[in-house]
Amino acid sequence: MRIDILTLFPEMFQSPFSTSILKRAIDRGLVSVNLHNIRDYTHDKHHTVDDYPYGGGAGMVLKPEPIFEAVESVKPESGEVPIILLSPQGRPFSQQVAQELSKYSCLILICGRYEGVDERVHSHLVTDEISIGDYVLSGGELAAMVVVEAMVRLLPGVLGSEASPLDDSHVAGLLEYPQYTRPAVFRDWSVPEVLLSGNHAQIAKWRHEQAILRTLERRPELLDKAELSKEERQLVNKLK
Ligand code: JD8
Repeated sequence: MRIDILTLFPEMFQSPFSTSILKRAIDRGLVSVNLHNIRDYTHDKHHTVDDYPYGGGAGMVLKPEPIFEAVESVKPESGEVPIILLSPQGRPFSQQVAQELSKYSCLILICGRYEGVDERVHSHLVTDEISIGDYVLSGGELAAMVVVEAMVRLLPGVLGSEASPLDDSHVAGLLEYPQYTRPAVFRDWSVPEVLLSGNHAQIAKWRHEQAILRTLERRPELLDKAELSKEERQLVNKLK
């Protein structure tokens, strides 16, 4: 998968992209991430990327020309290439959206700043608009990193053989069960007996019940969508 990211702050991506799973995926050639500074696509002496909003108001708006030129210069000649703008007005990002995007061989992500980008970028350039949640960020960069990380771990070969992205909680539609490691007793707090029992069927059953219980307590709305068996539904209704 090839990902092109257009931003005014390419330095922001250094640390997350040179660490852990993402770094390994890049090093192994499973994904290439190409950062492009929008400022490099200006032609005036001052490399102007923003301007005052028509109609007045606070702050600055990103001009359309450098963004159009940047996209046109990085976009491959053929193939379906989503041009995605990170924006508070986008469709909500989710595990399902990450799965959908991970199927493309090429993607372009555009990160805005200031008061946002000229509306003609939204209406005549972008093919998809994504928001990572209902809170205010200062620009699209952190959102782009979230989208890239969630997508890349779904690519074949990125996770080791032990971990499967299909086991992840939001794929199953439930929250994760509690995890413990050594010591078996820490400050008087013991690890649940069943986990020390060596009975793998019992452990699997306990973990699954814990996942359902937690989801019911913390994110009950997830249970409406979760794919549960008849027995699991009965357990949920009993606990309710
Ligand atoms: C892109 C500029 C800041 C947006 C004034 C301060 C995504 N989930 C999300 N929250 N916020 C963003 C986001 C914020 C952005 C830009 C994404 C570009 N800003 C502006 C308009 C109002 N603020 C986001 N994805």
